[in-house]
Amino acid sequence: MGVVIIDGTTVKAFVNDEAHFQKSMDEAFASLDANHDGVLSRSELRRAFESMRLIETDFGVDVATPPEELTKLYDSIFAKFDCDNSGTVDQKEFRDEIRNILLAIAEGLGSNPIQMALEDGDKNLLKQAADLEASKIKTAKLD
Ligand SMILES: [Ca+2]
Repeated sequence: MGVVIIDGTTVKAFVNDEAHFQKSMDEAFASLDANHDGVLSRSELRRAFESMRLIETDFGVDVATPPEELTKLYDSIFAKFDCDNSGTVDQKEFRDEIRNILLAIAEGLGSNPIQMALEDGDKNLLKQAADLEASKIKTAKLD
């Protein structure tokens, strides 16, 4: 368990680092595509959100949200991802919508940093954003 401090700038830097972001999204996509058919189904996407912990108390969803409400929420999320209404989410749809979500989070955070508690080995995207910033700070100090 560790704690990272994240603000809007951290998140934006992560999203705007195109090569790094794409690689990170492709890896996330591959690990979420449980049956390896190259697209994410409704349940695969839901698992994605549960594992990435994007939807949690930090972002205004009460942990005590009733299951049927959660299902509705995940349905609406799926619809957002599935731009062409094909019933599945492909790699590009996934990446584009995650980018939108992260930018919305960045907007919401502004310059007010939040603290996030994270499990070890967590694949949380916001942690990846923080790691990226940390590595850049380290590099800058070496110069
Ligand atoms: Ca799949």
